[in-house]
Amino acid sequence: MQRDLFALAILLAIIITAGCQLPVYTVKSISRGQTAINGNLELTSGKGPYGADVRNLKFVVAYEKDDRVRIVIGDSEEKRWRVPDYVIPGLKVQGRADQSNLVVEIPDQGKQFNIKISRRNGQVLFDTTGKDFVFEDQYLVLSTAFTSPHEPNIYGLGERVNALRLDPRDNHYTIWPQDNGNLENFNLYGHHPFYLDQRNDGTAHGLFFLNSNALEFNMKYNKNENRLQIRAIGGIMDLTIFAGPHPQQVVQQYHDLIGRPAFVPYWSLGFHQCKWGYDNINNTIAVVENYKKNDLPLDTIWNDIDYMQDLKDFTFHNKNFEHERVKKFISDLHANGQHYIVIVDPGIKVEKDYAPYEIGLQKGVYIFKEDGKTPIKNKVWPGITVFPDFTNPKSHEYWSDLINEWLDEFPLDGIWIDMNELATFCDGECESDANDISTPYLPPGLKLNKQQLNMNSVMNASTWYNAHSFYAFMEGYATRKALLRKYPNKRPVIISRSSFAGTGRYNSHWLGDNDATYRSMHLSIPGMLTFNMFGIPLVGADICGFNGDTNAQLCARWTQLGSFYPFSRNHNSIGKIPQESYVFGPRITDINRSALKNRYQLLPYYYTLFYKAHVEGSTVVRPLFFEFPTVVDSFVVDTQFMVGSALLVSPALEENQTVVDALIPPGRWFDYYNGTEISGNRRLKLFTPLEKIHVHVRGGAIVPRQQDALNTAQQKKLPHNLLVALDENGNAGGELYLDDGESVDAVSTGRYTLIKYKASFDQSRYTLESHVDRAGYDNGVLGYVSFVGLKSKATKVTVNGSAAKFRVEEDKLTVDCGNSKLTKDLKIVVSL
Ligand code: MIG
Repeated sequence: MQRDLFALAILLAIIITAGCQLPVYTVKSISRGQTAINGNLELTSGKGPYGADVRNLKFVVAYEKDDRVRIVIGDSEEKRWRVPDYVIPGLKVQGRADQSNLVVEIPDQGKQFNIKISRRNGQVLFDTTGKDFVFEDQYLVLSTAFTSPHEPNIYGLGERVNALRLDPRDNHYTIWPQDNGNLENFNLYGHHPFYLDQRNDGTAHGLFFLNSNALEFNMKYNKNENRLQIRAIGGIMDLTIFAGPHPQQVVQQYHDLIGRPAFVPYWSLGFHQCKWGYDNINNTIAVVENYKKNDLPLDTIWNDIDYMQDLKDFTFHNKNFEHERVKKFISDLHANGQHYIVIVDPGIKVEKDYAPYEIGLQKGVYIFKEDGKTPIKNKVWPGITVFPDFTNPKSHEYWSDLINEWLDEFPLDGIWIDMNELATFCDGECESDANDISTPYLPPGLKLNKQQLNMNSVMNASTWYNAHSFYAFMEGYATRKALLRKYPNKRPVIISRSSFAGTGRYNSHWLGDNDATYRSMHLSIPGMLTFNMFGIPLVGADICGFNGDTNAQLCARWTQLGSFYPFSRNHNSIGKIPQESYVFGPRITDINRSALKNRYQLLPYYYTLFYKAHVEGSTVVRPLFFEFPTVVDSFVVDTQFMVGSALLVSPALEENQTVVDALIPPGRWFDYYNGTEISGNRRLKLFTPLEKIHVHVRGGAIVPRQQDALNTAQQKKLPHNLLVALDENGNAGGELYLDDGESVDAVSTGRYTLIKYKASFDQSRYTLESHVDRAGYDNGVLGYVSFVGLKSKATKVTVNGSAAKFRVEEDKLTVDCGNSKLTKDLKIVVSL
């Protein structure tokens, strides 16, 4: 018996090893040009594990830009599915090998294929030598070694909920948009096959895998193994390496390819309140009133699906949201400078005489079953629904007509697009158990059609199997077009749950269904930081938590943290206790008020960062290592974050926490509120009573701010001010961007103002000077300038040559600027 088992084991081992004769592709031809290397590959031995191998492949490695190389390996006939070019706008550029910062090595004709990419200094970034390479119809593997001399620091690969730094030791990261709530380590709503690799020497590079099929990044890093396998179940291998070498440059180079984020209107940076369960117009109105009564800022009120008649798109409930009252509500909000956003789901209810359904049917714009002509149905909120195929150009007009007619009656300010993974109530189909595409291999734990359409459903672009991951991206495109038709010169606000690489060109994002727990609050930080890397800077989590009941302490802590999210919205689920900023009694309301007012004071700084992200492709909130890439200790930090390069936020993230153990990066830092100096390059225990969220301003930064108000429209007229935090040498710099806050063409027509500020020290005088780069928007005044970090007490201060009033409070010197115009040249001299 034992011997039999032994024999069996040996036999199995032989079979397994035989089966492991992995494919070997040989270079059949190769031509090395100045802009690209082209060639053909042929399978010369071995076979892959999951079906027929594609024997003949064609590759192009293009030096697209000095900092970017793209590798495309596909079937030689070019018949396989590939992501359409309209999804990624930055392709089709040509650079030159001799100008590239990257060096590509591919063996000569007749040798086994592999590819190696290095920097000019020899540092290897990508190397497939000796690693699995498989190209089958439904199983593609491209593997590289982690080429760092230490355990790799990998970030990105979304959408998921987990630590900022991904664990490379033995882990797989699946990418496939699905509604898995906020389950940790699962594939969630968005498709972002991009990662950033940060080295201990301070350099970083990036990799983007352009493929819309279900993907898996399978990592092994231990004593014996060192590899990253990129697996796909369809499409081709198409990857781009970004040279960096600074992490911010990596992200900029990535955004240059996928498109930079659309500019958002100023008001979208204000505070938002939503709840699933505001089930009539009265309680919706009451929320707005309560914010005002409690002296709490609020820019935007939202309604969830409760507002709909029978849960149907493009309706308002006839009784609970009586139409005339809704219209009056919207016009009152607008008169008060506030805004209104509601949810729209992609599922259109199948119902005779429901115009959105009938029109779509007539126009043939829905996603079809395998037969290519019967609209595929599934169940969502309104019951049985069909789904517009947003990859079909005909659907854009259809969608735009519906939105425009609806908004003619109800002039909404933005649209929240949910359930667009798609998320359905039945797996595949509700009625029958139709055959679906079979899959020889799936990433572990993945069920493709879980709360999803069948994979053989047909869209204009391709099957659902191939193209579902950019469905929401296309819905976002159509929705943006619709809003721009309605309001041609207003920047649209569209918040989407599902996203794809490049979604930032059209939409923003919230992090989906989190929990009212401290852990969920903490994990919102890596979530928002990662989405900033993905080019969707307007992002945030449901403040106070979505699922489950929150509580006073958690909600206060979360409002403090959420007041620093780029997208700051309190939202929770139906049936859960209320969590608006005023519901937990006076102490918590006071805490929330100061957090929200502080946010409003910082909006000019946030807005300037959003402008930068739009024109340069940078981040608004960013990990510490983006600012301090040589500080290895910062690589794991996701309990703190930077807002731009000036502010370090160190929130309390645990229940009853009284002390935050913060990493203070090198340099000079100041308590944001009172200007007390702390020296950097150490860990610090910060006392954090419930009233306090720790924020430090970095020496060397100038932060533009403004007096707060109850909404951004009212704030518009109030004076600005500057916080100047001097570095060790008495220098500082910063900038301020201003425009009307909503025009689509403000940047392109130059109707904006951009002012650079610079502070310097000379013997016994500090000088702050403005440099007005552009004065295309002449509005706004400067109330005062505060300095922190002066060597000693000021004896005399002049503003533009005349003696000025100043006062010293705690560690801060504040100079009165008499509400002079921002666009006027400014020179402040502080004599010691
Ligand atoms: O199946 O519209 O993530 O924010 O409140 C739930 C109701 C549908 C999911 C969204 C959530 C929203 C909820 N929606």
